[in-house]
Order: sequence, then structure tokens, then C-alpha cells
Amino acid sequence: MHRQNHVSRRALLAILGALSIGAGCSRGESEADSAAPKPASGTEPAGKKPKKLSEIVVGFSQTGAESSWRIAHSKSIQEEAEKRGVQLLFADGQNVHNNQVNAVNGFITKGVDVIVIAPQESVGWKPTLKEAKRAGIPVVLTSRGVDAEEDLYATVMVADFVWEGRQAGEWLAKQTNGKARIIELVGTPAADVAVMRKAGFAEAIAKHPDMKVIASQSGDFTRTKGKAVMETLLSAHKGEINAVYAHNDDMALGAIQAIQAAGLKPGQDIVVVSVDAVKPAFEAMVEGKLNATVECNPLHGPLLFDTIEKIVRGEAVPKRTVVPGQVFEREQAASTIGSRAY
Ligand code: GZL
Repeated sequence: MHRQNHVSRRALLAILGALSIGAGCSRGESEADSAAPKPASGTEPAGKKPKKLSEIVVGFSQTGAESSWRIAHSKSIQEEAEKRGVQLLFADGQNVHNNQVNAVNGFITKGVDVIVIAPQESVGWKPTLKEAKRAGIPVVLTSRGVDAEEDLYATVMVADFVWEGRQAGEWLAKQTNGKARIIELVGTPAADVAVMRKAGFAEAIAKHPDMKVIASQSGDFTRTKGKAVMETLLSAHKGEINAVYAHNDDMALGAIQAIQAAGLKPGQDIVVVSVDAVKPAFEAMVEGKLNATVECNPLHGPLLFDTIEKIVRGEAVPKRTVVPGQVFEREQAASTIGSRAY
């Protein structure tokens, strides 16, 4: 009996509510071009001389190192800080929400110039963000959003996660002629990215009565848990399943290992579609084991520090920037793998 993955109703309502504030971003275009920029809150230096990047300290609270995507995300930000002479205090949250809250409170006490957060979970940030605002320290969100009023952070830099889930669902509908019995491997349930990739996928397959998610469980964005969950679900539903939708490549790669261990052919007996488009996913597509992946670019470093530069100068920045992506299928993997930057 599989445990239906339970994204708590409160978290779901909170995240989707917060989204209604920042929603409406179209799939790929950066709102930097379209939204009328508003001055980022808490960033107008009160009489302070605007600082140069080489003079500032940035506190960065990262989720952890749960996936290839996250490792590329950290690398991009650390390398860009180095390149621009920014002093970056890097706090690895080890994928525990409270570790991140403690790290950010430490940054506030230290009096850093800017705080960057990649939140493990989207709820539970309001008190800390209010403290940062009271201290006049602007907060930049990257890779995930939070359930908080917009005036509590300067800007959020994410992909359109609903679009990503929708693309995966539409691709699967085409690939299976609308007949699929699906295992869904959910990311971290309390993260907006998981809630939205789930919502987008559900919206796409709802148009096809013969596409059913027969089990949905969290693999927490990791390869190890993705494999373990897939082993359990395969033994509970073997013979019923013809498709896997994983919220990220790392869980998909774990599921592929489990499918092989069960004597089935991933990519053939069971079609596998995921999100991120990291290099190991391209390698799996070249081997024919992964069928498609929706790109979610983790290389936020350059745009992040361009944005921070504007914030410390007291210039307006868009409240939300959407990083575009595209769908990659295994048929094109061999010709594109060489040009992948992460
Ligand atoms: C997406 C990011 C997600 C990735 C996962 O912006 O938050 O978290 O898709 C990562 O690989 O763990």
C-alpha cells in the first residue's frame, strides 16, 4: 500500500496563495523585460553611500546538495561571487529548514549587506524575513519562492515550475497516445517547486481520461530516495506501470536503477520523463533509459549578482524573474550533450 504523498493542505494553500501574488509569468520570458520595476523593499540605503560589489558581504543560505542541479546552482553562485570580488558567506542547510532559518538569523546579526536564500521549504519564513527587513537587509530568493508578502523580499529568481510540469504531462500524453498508468516521484513536498510541478502535470494529463497517476510519493529530489520509492512502488504495482514522471532528474535516475533491477527496460517497458536537464540525464538519454527531460537552468550566478549590484545601488529590480527552459528528448541527446553547461 503506497502512502499517497501528502502535501499538507496548509502548505499547498499557502504556496498557491503566494503564487497568486507573483503569478502570471509566462513560460519563458523574463519579467525583467515586462514588469514595471518597483524599487526593491528595504534596499534604499538610508543616506548610505551605494556600495560596489567588491565592498559588500553576501550571506547565502543554500538548501544543501541534494541533486546535480543544486550542486551546479551552488557552483554558479560561488564562482560568480569570486569573479566579482564579492565576499560570500555560504551556509549549507543540509536540506533542513531550521538550519537555514538559523543561518539567515546569523547573517542578520552579523549585519551582512544582502541575504540570498534558496529555501528548502516555502513556508515558515515570515518572522525571519521581517527581521531582515527591520535590519534594512534586502533578501533575494533563488531557485524557489516562499509563502510571504512580496514586500518581505527584494526579488525571486525561479523557473516557471507549473509550465515545466505541464510540458512533462503534454510530452507524456503524446508519447503514450494518452494511455499511461503513471508513477509520480514528487520533490520535497513543502517546496513550492514540487507543488507547482505536480499541479502543472496534473493539469496537462487531466485532458486525457486514460492517463492516471496510480501512485505519487516523495523522493525528496534525491537519487537514493527516488530509487527506494520506485522499488517499493514497482513491487506494489508491477505490470501496471508504463510511465514515470519524476520532479527532477536525480529521482528519475534512481527510478531507472530500480526499473532495471526489477528486470524491466527503462525507456522502453516504462517511459521516464523528468525535469532539470542535467548532464547525467543527457547521459541516460543517450543510453536510451530516460525518454525526455524539461530544462530548468541552475546557472543563476551572473543574473543574481547583476541584480544584487542594482539593489545595493538602490536601483529598482523586478519582483520576479523567470529563467526560461525547453524540453529535450532522447533522440536529440547525442547531438546536444556536448554543449551542455551543467
Ligand atoms: C528548481 C530547484 C529544484 C531542482 C531540483 O529551481 O529548486 O531543487 O529541480 C533541486 O533538482 O533539488
